[in-house]
Amino acid sequence: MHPETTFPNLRWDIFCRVIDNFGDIGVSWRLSCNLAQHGQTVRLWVDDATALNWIAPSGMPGVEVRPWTTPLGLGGITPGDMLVEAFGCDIDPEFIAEYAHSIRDRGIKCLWINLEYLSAEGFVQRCHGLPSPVMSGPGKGLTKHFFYPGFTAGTGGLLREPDLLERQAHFDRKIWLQHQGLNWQGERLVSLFCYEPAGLSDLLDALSEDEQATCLLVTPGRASAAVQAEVSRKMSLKPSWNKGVPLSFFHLPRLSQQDFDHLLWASDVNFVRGEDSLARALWAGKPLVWQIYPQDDGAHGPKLSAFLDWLNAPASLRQFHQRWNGLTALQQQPHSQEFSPLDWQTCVDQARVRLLQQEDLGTQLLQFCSKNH
Ligand code: TRH
Repeated sequence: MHPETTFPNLRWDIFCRVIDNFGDIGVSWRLSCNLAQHGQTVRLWVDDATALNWIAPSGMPGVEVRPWTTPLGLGGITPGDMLVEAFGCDIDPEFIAEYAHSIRDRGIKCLWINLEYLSAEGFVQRCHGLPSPVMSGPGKGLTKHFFYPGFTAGTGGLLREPDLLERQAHFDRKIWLQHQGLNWQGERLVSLFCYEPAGLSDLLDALSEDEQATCLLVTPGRASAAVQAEVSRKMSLKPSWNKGVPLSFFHLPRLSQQDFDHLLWASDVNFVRGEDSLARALWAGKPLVWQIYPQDDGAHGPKLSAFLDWLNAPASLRQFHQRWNGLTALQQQPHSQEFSPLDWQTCVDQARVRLLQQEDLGTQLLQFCSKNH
């Protein structure tokens, strides 16, 4: 750990409710670790910590995970200096009352952050940092602040550990792959972390017909189930499918968050989903395809377009995303013409350079606190 800047040691209470999938806990855990790397003391309250068994099997010094039960049951715990509600989760009135009491007693300012979802849409710059006075309940009179992660200056940035570049520089993919039990023969490596993408069938066909051999590194759970179902379907329709073996599959176990990063660094192309893995794929710096978390009201369409605009994605990458996410008719174009990762490298390289010029989210949060404390 090599903290770049020193901030006063503050005590943080971060609240996370696991709604679905692993993004809520994944981001909250990464933020907690990041703050601990900056010398902060963090209590992470989470209603379902199951995923931390594999995301963070070794824990992290400076981060204490506490069960967010109902009722909360403070049991003599004094709230810390900073309060973070991840993704607009509602913190128990009991805790807010204690927090309000404690900061008034200590004569310190309220720093209550609402950490929002990641988006490249224009509203992020407008809303980042805005205050939101609390008008009722035990927190009446306090002020929350919206904190928006983002890709541009004027947003909260992306989480990036102080030692990320150093770790990447020392990473040896051959050794890492060996540790995973993969006897890599130089095939193109494509990682797959997804839900049930509309374009999966076409991707598998494209890879199975490609001159270049590919090994698909499939993450467990929904991605693995989707691949298995699709491969069985193809084999039952056409037993000779993929018989020349240009496409092989390696089904991974659940990896720690650190090893998930390694997977992205080891691969030549990364298929990611949700929020945290997208940010990590950008840091990995390889051609990437994002399956955005689908929303019932269709809000994911404009959100995806905003991201592709920011990325300066070439037309083939845009088309691939539309189809991968089921946002265009699959019949429009043969998929094999679109899967052209070599054409997608430059925009990712340039995006990574832009991101590295910005302050990371943890540092920005600490600066925000120092300014307002
Ligand atoms: O799991 P997700 O689809 O989470 C989503 C998104 O966050 C979305 O924005 C949110 O609204 C929805 O959940 C409810 O994808 P995401 O965000 O990439 O989170 C996955 C986390 O799991 C990430 O921190 C990486 C981690 N992970 C591992 O640590 N090991 C693994 O083996 C795998 C596959 C993932």
